[in-house]
Amino acid sequence: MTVESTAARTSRRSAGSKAGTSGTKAAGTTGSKRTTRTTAKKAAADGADPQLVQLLTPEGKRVKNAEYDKYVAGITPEDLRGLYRDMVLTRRFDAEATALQRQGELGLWASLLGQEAAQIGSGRATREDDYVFPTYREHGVAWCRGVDPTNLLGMFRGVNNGGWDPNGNNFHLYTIVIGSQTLHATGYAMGIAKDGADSAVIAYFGDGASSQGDVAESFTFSAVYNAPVVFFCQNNQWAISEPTEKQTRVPLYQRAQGFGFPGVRVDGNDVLACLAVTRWALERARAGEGPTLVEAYTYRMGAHTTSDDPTRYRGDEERLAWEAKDPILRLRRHLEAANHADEGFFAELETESEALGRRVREAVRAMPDPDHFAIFENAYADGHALVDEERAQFAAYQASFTDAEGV
Ligand SMILES: Cc1ncc(C[n+]2csc(CCOP(=O)(O)OP(=O)(O)O)c2C)c(N)n1
Ligand SMILES: [Mg+2]
Repeated sequence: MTVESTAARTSRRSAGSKAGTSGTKAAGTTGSKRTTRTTAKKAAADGADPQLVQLLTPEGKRVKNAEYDKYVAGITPEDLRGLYRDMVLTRRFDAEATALQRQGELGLWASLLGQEAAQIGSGRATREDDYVFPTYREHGVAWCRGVDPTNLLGMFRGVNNGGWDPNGNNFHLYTIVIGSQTLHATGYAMGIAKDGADSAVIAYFGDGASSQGDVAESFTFSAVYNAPVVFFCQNNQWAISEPTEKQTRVPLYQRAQGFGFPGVRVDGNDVLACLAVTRWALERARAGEGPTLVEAYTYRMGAHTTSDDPTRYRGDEERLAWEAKDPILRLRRHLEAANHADEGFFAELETESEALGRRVREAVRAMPDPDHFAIFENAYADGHALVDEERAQFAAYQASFTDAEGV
């Protein structure tokens, strides 16, 4: 996936400029197509795209928005500090998990670095009785739902198949099969609508997942059945090494129109805008107005997972441009400019972050190893001939080590 032909690169560039993925004004006004693509992406993320909902600029300046201001009208300085705390602690937890993988304590980790605002803003918009269907990267949403961060690590250490009770916090288990959770969410939403509940469902997925048939099917079903579901797409620009322009010729939020429900693009690095837009979409769902697609325009600042090396397929300049729009820095600038937080608040949070890091590290190291044969108990409720055969093969393999030791 990391090696592509010149023809593929050319076609990618022209697809990007034809689609005018986000800044049509920029298309055709510069000499090089490469510049056009970069400019178009940059324009969208900076808020130059009129379709992008933004309440906080990258400099932390609050900008008015006639449509969405009312969804955050009651927000207090304490609430803002709370959102900041959520993002800082989530990033600290995520950094600890990456370090744990590097030290051999986890098999794999999928970092959320850069996506904290999209996840905390949308996660804090959910109500306790709403139901959340995540992918494998929604550590910030899990935090908002009250799932203990240490529970997220068992699967990545390979000691369990999930790590938490989905119904404990209405937060489904992580789903690795790309896009499939949008169908689960749609079915669940159709069910709660039949029950007459006024709660809503939110399904998270990525820009890459938007190409999956499952996602298109869930759009069709949720629209036709008017299901109370919000499709929250974190467009972090990359699906492993594939850029978004290889997934679509139109901005992703516009896809919703063809299915008959609204789509909106929000600045995914602006926690306030993500909170406002998701509140709006969830309220629509609860009011019986059906599904909404929210495209949170953000950036995956790290590698796809700890098994990936992004330097093989993308340049530093892109990452540096997005670092300037860091979601945490943006809210910090706002808090400081508005005098909503003092040095004591930031220092205390730093201490809290370090304590969280330590707690996570200790909890992971203390996780008991599972019984090696437990894996065979979870495939079928009533057993299966193939599983029996595999169990026997595995037992023989294990026994072969004992023999070798005995020699
Ligand atoms: C059905 C399926 N196909 C392929 C994969 C391999 N895979 C894992 S992550 C990924 C990319 C997903 O990209 P995106 O939806 O943008 O989410 P992101 O990782 O960027 O958050 C792929 C292709 C998979 N897990 N499931
Ligand atoms: Mg992606």
